[in-house]
Amino acid sequence: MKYKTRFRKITFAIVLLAITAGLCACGMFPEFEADIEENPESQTEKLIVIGYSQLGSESIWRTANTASMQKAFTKENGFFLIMENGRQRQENQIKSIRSFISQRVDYIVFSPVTATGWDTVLQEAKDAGIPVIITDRMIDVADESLYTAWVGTDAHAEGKKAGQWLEQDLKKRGLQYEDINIVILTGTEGSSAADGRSAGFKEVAQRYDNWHILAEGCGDFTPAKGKEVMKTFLKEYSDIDVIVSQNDDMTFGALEAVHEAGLTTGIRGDIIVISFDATREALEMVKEGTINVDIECNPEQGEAVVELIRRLEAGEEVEKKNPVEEEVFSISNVGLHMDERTY
Ligand code: GYE
Repeated sequence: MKYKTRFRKITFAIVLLAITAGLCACGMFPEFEADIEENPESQTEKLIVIGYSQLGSESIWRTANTASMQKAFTKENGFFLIMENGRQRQENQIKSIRSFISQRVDYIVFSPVTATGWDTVLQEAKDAGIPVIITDRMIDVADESLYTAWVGTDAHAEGKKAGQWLEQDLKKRGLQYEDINIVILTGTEGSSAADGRSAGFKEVAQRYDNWHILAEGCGDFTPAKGKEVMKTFLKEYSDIDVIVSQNDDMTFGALEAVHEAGLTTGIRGDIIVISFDATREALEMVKEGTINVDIECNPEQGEAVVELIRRLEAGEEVEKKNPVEEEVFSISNVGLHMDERTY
């Protein structure tokens, strides 16, 4: 295993040097040429090559997640990053993973757009002896040995926190015995982020006969689709009490639809809004009272992945599942956290 990794690094170094020499000979990449000439060995041989497939660029959260990975996988940190964007399609991600295998990268890191359908390609990575680290969302495979570890967010726990917050909020306002009509804007179909949040929320909802989930509609984690789905809900139902929107981007779209329909939201509004992610823009709305609560989903996972790889390189055992820390933000605590929020 060790030998294989070293062999791959050296092969990669030779290929990279050959390509660079070719490009520099043609007059491209002049700055890079200078680096290589100064110290060819240190520029390439020591770097750990990461093939990283990001699932898309659908949300503010995703942009922050990509930035966190890029910030962590730098040459200064000892990495050579090959990054590809799956554009929200599993087939694109599978193609990228296959190309990482044929490039004989040291590690494959990927954020899976959907949970199922990875068994074959991950078996190919395993056969090639390339460790796989899953980030952000989770996969659903029969054989857990197909990936080395996961660093990500616990969507089921997030959904449950949303339900528990509603439970408490209704109690506080003495509304716990009222009929509560709920609509859910779900994220990408078949993603662990959407399915986990739905299941977690419903785990709480099913305890209450007076909570009625009127409808669920997929907004694919984007503002445009969030708005579209919310419009159809508003046409169909005149008595919505709660919107559970599985990310902030869809919430922004949904809020537009609600406001255009002449309704208000938030702590003094007609409709309670529960959102997920806790991006800066959404936290501003929690602060001003338009969104009632935002369940944090932490995109800053790059450092944790780097740490995990360092431990694997040192031959240490690592935990298989590594959820990142996450909070719940409502008007009562949001002020304390605004300053540290960069995305
Ligand atoms: O909540 C959403 C994004 O997978 C946890 O994907 C992530 C989700 C996040 O597009 O905004």
